[in-house]
Amino acid sequence: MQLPVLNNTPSHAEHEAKGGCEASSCGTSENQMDSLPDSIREKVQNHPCYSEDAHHYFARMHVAVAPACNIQCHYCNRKYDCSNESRPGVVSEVLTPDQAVKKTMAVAANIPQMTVLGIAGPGDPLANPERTFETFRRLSLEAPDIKLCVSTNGLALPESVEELAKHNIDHVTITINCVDPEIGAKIYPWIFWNNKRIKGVKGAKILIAQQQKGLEMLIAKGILVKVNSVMIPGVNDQHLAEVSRVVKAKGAFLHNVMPLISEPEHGTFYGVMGQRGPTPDELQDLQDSCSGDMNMMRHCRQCRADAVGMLGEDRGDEFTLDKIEVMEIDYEAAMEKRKVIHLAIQAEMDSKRLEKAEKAQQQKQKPRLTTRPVLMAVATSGQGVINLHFGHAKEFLIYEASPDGVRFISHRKADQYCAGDTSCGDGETTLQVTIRALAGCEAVLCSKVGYEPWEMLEAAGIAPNGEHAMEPIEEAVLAVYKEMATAGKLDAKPEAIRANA
Ligand code: CLF
Ligand code: SF4
Repeated sequence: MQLPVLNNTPSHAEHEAKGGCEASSCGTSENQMDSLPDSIREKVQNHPCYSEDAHHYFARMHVAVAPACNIQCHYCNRKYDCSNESRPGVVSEVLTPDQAVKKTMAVAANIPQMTVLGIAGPGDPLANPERTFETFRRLSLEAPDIKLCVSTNGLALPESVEELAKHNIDHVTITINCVDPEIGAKIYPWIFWNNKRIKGVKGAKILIAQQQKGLEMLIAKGILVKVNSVMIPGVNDQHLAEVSRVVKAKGAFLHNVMPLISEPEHGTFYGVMGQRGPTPDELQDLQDSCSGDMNMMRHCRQCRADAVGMLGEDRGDEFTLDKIEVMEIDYEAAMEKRKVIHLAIQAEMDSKRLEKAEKAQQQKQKPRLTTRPVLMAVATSGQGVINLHFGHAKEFLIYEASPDGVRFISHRKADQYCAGDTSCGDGETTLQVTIRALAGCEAVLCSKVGYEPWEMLEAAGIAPNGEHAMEPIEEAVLAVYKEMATAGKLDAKPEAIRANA
């Protein structure tokens, strides 16, 4: 069966570009997937956040029903989205539960690949329990084929666990930035607890205790827990490996270390105070050091609290309240169609997984290369293949090829070179900004690339490559790596790349 083409429409005008990434250890990798018990595999195999593989095929959506919050984070300014699960960006519309249900049904009918409905802000979902649980209650009845997911700071988690379990919520994300209250006091100026504002170390201590208790209670209920942490250089960067160790020991399934977003224009405390976020290398080093302890997620896109579509895209504009109002939805028919499409996607994923395992096995029998690792950027609009023009890419997936194989490392945001905006201020063109975002990469794989970017990429030491259009990403990356090895390009790192990185 022909799978539907995923629509990577331009994101919302307010969508701001931020970095991110993923590897074969990102989310649940294929080998790990094979070793999971059936009950857990069923929960993660079509969840785009919990399975790196699934994020090439399945979409998620958020409904912004939760405006209030019960804590203050130094990286948040609540005129923006919740940074628990998103990058700062204005939520277009705060919804009532009724509007949220209508929007979810409309999206599910029009984007059959949407498998997960999350509530992730713009405040804290569990600080808005009536609105959050009313939405979940209705969706579990009216759209039972959609997985329900929630993201919280954890302060109100212990008292919410029963209710979460009641609505079949299988996936909960807790943002845990520290397990040490001294560090917590540098991140959280206050919490609102028992009708009082509690500041500093005392407040952080309560928050940490509630997060840990909530985590233990969820695990005891058999609910999958992902832990998100915001990496804040000089504040908790040295501490997050310990966080990873602690949450893994308690049974968390996945750890997602995300870079701090602190642009001054967002008006957050950190932004105004000049607290910087991590560089891509710092983030990758930390993710690699935590990965010895547990599964790491590297494909997080720090979504808006009202994001709709594949990770990295935002189709929210297609589903505004006025547009939904006039849509005619036959949800029963849509459910049937969704079922067929999900089965087809699943079959395609399974066959690719088998094929990949066979190739990996064959690869093991060949003499091992002794060449150095190389980073490559890939332009894709989904389905795990190279299918995007360089100039149409709004983000590039970054892969590392090495004698150990190919692994997903991260994604990097880019402005669309072909979108017509050729100047980004500061005298830099969009193309120059994109090429700067690809620093450290030695090749870019896309379906096509124009003459001008071709020349500029080459000048920056990044080899443009349009020869692997429609090929599976990892195979293409490996093929290019081997070509580089055969051409003797992997003996020493080229000067242009060294300078660029
Ligand atoms: Fe949303 Fe979060 Fe559920 Fe995913 S997002 S509530 S687990 S359905 Fe996913 Fe977005 Fe990263 Fe969150 S990419 S910000 S991890
Ligand atoms: Fe903002 Fe979320 Fe922190 Fe609340 S928990 S202050 S909404 S980032």
